[in-house]
Amino acid sequence: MLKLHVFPPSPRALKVLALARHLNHDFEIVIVELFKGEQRAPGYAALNPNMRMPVLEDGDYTLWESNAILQYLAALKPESGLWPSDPRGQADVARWCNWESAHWSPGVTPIAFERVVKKLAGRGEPDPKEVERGLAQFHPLAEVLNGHLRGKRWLLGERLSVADFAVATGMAFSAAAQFPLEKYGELTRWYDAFRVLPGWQKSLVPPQA
Ligand SMILES: N[C@@H](CCC(=O)N[C@@H](CS)C(=O)NCC(=O)O)C(=O)O
Repeated sequence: MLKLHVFPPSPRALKVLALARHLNHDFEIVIVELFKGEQRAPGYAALNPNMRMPVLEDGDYTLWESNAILQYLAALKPESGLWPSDPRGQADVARWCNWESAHWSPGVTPIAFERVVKKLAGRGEPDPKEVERGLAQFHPLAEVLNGHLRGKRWLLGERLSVADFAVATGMAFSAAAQFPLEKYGELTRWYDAFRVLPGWQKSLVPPQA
């Protein structure tokens, strides 16, 4: 059986748990308590030398990097179509997964960290300068996503894919962190359609929404 090592309140846990559930995978959850430093325990570091979560184990195969885990989970269920079989579909998924990990995730993290994570981790009040920096990063990225989604149901058009699970992760704290979404109607429409998927709903840990 697949094993997912996760810290459920983290958005990177959310994306892999939600996809595993969406695809009806049989899997076991192993909790990694990040606030207690369990990611640095020798047993865990042997699975992921980066000492970060999530990690997937499938028999003798171990995989880290959340977006690689998404691709693997979907590739195990080719009939789902979430990991496309055509070169352009695969490249589009890779494009959005790379964009998520290089730009979108670091772009939304400061606002989410200051306004949500600090409170959860007992690390004090939001620093207004960091929030300001986060907002400056957020707007150009939200413009890109909003513009791309115009006229499209999902990131790849009519077909839901792994890319939606990767990029939606950045929106999990959008309400709690008060992302300024007023100008981004397409982005809001897309996330509102995505977030009601049962696998996503089941994996949300408040204040994710
Ligand atoms: N690029 C990695 C990033 C993994 C990552 O940074 N995970 C965070 C939680 S969201 C973590 O484990 N942090 C623990 C630490 O920094 O000690 C992925 O997408 O899996």
